[in-house]
Amino acid sequence: MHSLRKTLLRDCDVTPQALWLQRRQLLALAGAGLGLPAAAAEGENPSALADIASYNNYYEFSTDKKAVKVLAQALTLKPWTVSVEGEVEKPYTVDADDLARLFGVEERIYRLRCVEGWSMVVPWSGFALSKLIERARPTSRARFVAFESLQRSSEMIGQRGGSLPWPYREGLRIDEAMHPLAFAVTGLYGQSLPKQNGAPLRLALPWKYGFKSPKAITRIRLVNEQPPTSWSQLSPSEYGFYGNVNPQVAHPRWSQARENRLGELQKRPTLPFNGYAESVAALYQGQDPKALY
Ligand SMILES: Nc1nc2c(c(=O)[nH]1)N[C@H]1C(S)=C(S)[C@@H](COP(=O)(O)O)O[C@H]1N2
Ligand SMILES: [Mo]
Repeated sequence: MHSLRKTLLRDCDVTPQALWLQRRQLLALAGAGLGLPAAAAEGENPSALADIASYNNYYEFSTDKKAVKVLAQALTLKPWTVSVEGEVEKPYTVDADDLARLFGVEERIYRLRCVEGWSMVVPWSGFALSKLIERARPTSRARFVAFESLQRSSEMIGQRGGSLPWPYREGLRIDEAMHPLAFAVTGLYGQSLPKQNGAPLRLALPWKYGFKSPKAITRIRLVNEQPPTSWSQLSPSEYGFYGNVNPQVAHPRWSQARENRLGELQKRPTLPFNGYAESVAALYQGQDPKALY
């Protein structure tokens, strides 16, 4: 017990990151484990909260990753509703404040790999995306899921320009969206999600490049045809519909063979499906990884 006391943090150190580390040490000591799925980035050190929350791609605010943190504070989070609609038996709308009560909260430590060649390890909290979708009872015609992020140029000043077609749209095949790794995120480091990371609701799809994980989601639509997405509309040759991490398929402007983990000096090799192949490769059996990459 003495060594435990020493490693625990004092009140004066309390930040979300410190609290999270402390809770994790207690859980490990209690032998409770973290209940993480096998494919979680267990054993890898989570990136610093300061890095995760200040180096952000969020074009609604700016294309300058370091400017987003400040600009995103202009976003009003209440009221916020998310609708689930389209090819479903029971369309519904939920207030973001009710998500935890309806779907619970668990933690997932996932690697995040941006198509630009940097990566980090993030302790997200939230719930399986499948729960949000199942509640609406998709019909047999539901083959894809289309996500729409908030459009509000009064607060999102990047939307006054044309860096991307607005609103930010993304999409998944339904089997991808229902996969147990597909995660609906409401928190970071055990606290509520910072605005710059996509509050109040974003996705984390750890086997795909980061652009496939929309922030500030307001509308989820089950559809029959593959939906258009903002990035592939902007530049179809650079951003495919699937966006699966693949070190062997180069982006036209960047090799994807290696990546720069935030806070590290040496690059590390990028793994197929970002290291989650064991869990997700079966989704793509027989599919050409270069088609829509
Ligand atoms: N709505 C919205 N979602 C978005 C983006 C964006 O510009 N707008 N950028 C994407 C990209 S390219 C990445 S790498 C991740 C970055 O997430 P992070 O800032 O939490 O690291 O968010 C993704 N989700
Ligand atoms: Mo990205």
